[in-house]
Amino acid sequence: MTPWFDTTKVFIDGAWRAPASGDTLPLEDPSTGQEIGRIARGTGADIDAAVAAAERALTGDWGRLTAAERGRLLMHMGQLVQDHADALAEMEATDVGKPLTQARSDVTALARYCEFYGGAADKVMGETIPFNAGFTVYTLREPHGVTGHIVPWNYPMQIIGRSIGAALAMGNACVLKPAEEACLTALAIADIARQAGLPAGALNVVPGLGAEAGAALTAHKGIHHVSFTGSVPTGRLVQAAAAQNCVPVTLELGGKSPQVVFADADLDAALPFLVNAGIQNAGQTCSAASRILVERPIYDEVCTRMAAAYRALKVGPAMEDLNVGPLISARQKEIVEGFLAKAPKGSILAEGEVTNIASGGHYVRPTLIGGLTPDHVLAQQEIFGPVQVVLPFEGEDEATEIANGTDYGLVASVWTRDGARQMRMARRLRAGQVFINNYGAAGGVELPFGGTRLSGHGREKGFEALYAFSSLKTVAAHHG
Ligand code: TXE
Repeated sequence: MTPWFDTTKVFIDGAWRAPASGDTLPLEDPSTGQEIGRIARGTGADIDAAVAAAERALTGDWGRLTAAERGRLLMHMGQLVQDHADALAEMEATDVGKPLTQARSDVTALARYCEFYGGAADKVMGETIPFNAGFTVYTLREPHGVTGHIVPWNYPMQIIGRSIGAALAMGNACVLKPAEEACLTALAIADIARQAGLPAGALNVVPGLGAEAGAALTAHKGIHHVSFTGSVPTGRLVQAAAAQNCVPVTLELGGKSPQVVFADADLDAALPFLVNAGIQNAGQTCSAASRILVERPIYDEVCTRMAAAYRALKVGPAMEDLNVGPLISARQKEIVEGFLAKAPKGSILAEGEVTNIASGGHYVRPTLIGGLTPDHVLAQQEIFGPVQVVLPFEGEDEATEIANGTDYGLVASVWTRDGARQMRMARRLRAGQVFINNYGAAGGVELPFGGTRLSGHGREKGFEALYAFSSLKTVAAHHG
């Protein structure tokens, strides 16, 4: 896996340059724990340069484009993403430790974001508003200006796609700070934007540490909107920094999402969704279904069938493309193992098999846990590893109480053949997305996505994101 660009550079003002610090950070392959390259250590000085370039773009070539022209550029980027599909998938698999097939579907999602937002760019319209005699009043949707994007390491391509796709469609100029653990595809996207002919400064990418480049970006006075996906503690810091500049923030902070399975559910259909939504990307997914709530009459059967599925799971290096890859880092492995150490004796129903691993890789066994009370720490906190908890319930009221009984509210699903119950539960479950008889793991670029409470606020994806990345202007013309 050799990227076609220089990974030690930052991308500012349409060109690659050395970071101001002249310094680099290690690039690690989580499948082996080995250093496989270096990436730029961007700092505040690079963020200053990127924001200045973005500001110039707004009044320069980028700002002068029509919505249709912006859309065409995004669609061209989507085509180039497809042209580079193999390289992008291999890069993401190596950098994140994600099995190759899963990395390939992230490439498809990135291309689809470019296509969706490219197609939507010239379809965002204002309104005319009936008002007093002698007035014509209408609204315009305008870009915020310079938007800051802070992205984590678990789904770089997908999260960058949804974030800069919508922001660029609306005419903002973006400064992107990818995660220090996995930023190769962020740099690849910068180069794809260059190849597509995106005007200089419309997209700037500055890798670096969260406390340096990230903090400098969120506190920058030249940033007019911040979108952040990551942990709750960092989300709080980001919101506090943005508050100093009174700019809007979109926060997507993960969750403890439940799938609720009633006794009348089609279990054959449900089972793959129950398991996959917990182990996809080694459970390092904001919308991972980490709690499986099962109605008492079928609790034992679901536990038995999920346990059999877990015992068949194979864990190994990303490029071997098994069911589960390594975790992103030694630190993440330590976090997950710390949680697993809290599992009471006898509560582990089944584990997957770790095969053929290099000694330094960050592997943990996928683990299915039962017999806990809903208030147990493993049933309450986001673990961010391949760990699921199965909890029994009796009836809709208790299902709702347990499902809504954490501090989060991102995604939920309900499995039942009863149509009225589907509608009732969809209303009662506290989440930004509810799936009925499926679990999308946040899939679908068209579907608005985001959370409530500790899962964050604001919506990404779909048309909603275009509203989030724009500012509404009301024009009231008095003509008598
Ligand atoms: O997250 P951080 P980490 C959760 C998951 C995981 C935990 C820690 O539970 O175990 O968070 O992961 C940048 N100002 N999620 O430490 O710190 C950082 O460089 C501005 C859930 O990786 O939130 C990276 O680009 N930015 C989540 C991004 O924030 C800062 C996905 C995320 O890092 C910063 C990832 C600062 N002060 C982790 N400090 C999800 N919602 O899916 C760091 N960053």
